[in-house]
Amino acid sequence: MEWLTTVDHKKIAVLYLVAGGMFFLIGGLEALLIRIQLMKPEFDFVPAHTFNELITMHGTTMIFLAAMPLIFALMNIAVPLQIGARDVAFPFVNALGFWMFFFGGLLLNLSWFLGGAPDAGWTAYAPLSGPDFGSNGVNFYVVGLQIAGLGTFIGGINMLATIVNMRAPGMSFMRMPMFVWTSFVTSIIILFCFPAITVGLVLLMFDRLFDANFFDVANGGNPVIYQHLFWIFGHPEVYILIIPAFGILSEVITTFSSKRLYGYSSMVFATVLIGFLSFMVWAHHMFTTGLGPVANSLFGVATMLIAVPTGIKIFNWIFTMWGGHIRFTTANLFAVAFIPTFVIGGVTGVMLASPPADFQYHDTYFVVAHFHYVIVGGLIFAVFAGLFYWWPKLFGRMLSETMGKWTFWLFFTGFHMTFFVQHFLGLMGMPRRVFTYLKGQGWDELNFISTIGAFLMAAGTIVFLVNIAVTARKPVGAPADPWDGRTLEWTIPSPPPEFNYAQIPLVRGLDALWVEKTEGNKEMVPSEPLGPIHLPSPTILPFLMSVGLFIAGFGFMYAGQHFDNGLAQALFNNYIVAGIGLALFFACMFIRSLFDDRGFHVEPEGLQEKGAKA
Ligand code: HEM
Ligand SMILES: [Cu+2]
Repeated sequence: MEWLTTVDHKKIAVLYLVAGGMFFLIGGLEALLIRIQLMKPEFDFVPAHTFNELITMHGTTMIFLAAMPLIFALMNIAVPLQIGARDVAFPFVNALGFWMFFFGGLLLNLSWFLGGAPDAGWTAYAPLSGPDFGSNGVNFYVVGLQIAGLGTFIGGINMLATIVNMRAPGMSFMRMPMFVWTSFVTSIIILFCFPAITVGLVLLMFDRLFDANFFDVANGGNPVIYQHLFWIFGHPEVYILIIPAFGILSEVITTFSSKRLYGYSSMVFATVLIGFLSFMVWAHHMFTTGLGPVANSLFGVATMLIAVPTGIKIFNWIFTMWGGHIRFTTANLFAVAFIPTFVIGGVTGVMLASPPADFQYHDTYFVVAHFHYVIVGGLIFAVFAGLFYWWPKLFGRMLSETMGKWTFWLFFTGFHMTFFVQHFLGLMGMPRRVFTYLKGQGWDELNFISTIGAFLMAAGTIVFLVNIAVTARKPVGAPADPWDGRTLEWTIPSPPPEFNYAQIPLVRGLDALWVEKTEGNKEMVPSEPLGPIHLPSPTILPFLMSVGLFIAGFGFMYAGQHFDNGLAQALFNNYIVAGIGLALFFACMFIRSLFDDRGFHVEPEGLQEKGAKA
């Protein structure tokens, strides 16, 4: 119950971690099934139709239900702590964002048990996803992603408000830790790009559930519009994922090099520039749809431009390590391995940005190799780095470094085995999204190697799970500052008290804790006297609101269905179920606006001994 009603950012971080981790395992299982099917030519491990469901659900799950929530988990752990705040700006909205994501993802995954998963690819291009071709599963895609997407959207707005408003005195924008900066830029991208996919999904929903014709050529619709809407969202989306990864990397590399970040202000501007450019390049996903040479050239050049700020970042990380006192902890191993891996993904990205070359690579395994180098080799490596880095802060227990190194080497080796060879498979012409292939085309060995690599990654993940289980049994006893850190989160106990900071600290420079350390101070100077701390009360409303949307989703999806049971028929076909769900949702909203939450106060008695100064 405590977990269903919490509004504490640290607990919500744990919820995101558990739910995102669970979906990561489901997506990973789907990936293993895909790879087993492709292990040898003309294999019949899964039928063709199931294969389509698997690639659709793997891509969708990994992007929307694993990668995004894991990023949100890390933002929820670190952002309020790093800016010296007691929580996010709107704790209620934070909880609501989580529960909407969770119930949207649940709805999507229930499709496996309710007549089959979506099968139109993770991009759900119309008309393949439209009423004529898409299976019933596509309804789960359009409805589930709308609910989950709304959750992410309000989560992003909340982060934005938090970073703008809740910074400790003295923390100007140019003194914010890089991870806070990247969370800030990511939240802005979420703000601008989620509406695009929501519009795309709503139009698709109208086509499917209410007989509209937005993407139906026979009735004057245009499916290319769907592609534009999808990629206006979809391209910035990959930057939503990779920009926070850049931030994690900057934190981890500076801490474990015992140096300040090289070129901080150029890092900030590069981040902002990448965020801006991410909106200018979406049509590089559509070179082959016939936009014409002018559009293709412009989008090609714009895409290549992103390499400039990215290069600035890569060099800054290398210069940060240069001459530093480097400690290769597990977190830092993942961070350092990110650099060359991400560079490979970036180079293939520039190759793909050239329209004539893309005509060759398009829809081959070259593309699959490229985006996995960026997303797994970039984002997932960074998530591992971030988890090993912040785990002691969140749970008060250190993960085992020995097992951590096993995880790293298994995952790292497996990753390159899986995806490096796919570049060559693509160049040799193996198409993406085929469920099998004929032998004798030179693809057999490379596919086999790729499958073995996938199992190594799975083994690395299992070692990580064992590590978590073993660590959970250890007593809580991690020091406040286990890594000799530079930023504010390391000034408070691990795990932090409910209110994070007994007294909000005064920030006197970039790397606020490091500034104090170099001046010989053991702790931060407080910016306020010790007094009672006001916190919001826990509430079940965000959970119930999300349940309401979940019920409404089913109501709409099944409104046109025929049921044998007369009662079910009456309830669904007259939109009664949909109405009940929406009524629950709005009733909770109404209650929330009617009754003031007075919250409660924590008396910081006894904090004096714990180091707080009056
Ligand atoms: C968080 C990590 C991952 C993300 C975000 C991710 C994302 C994606 C996406 C978006 C697709 C495209 C699906 C499509 O073509 O419709 C895909 C396909 C695929 N992924 Fe992943 N993936 C991840 C991890 C993995 C792992 C660990 C493996 C290896 C075991 C893997 C293997 C595959 C395969 C084999 C395909 C199918 C390619 C095709 O035939 O189209 N992925 N992935
Ligand atoms: Cu793109």
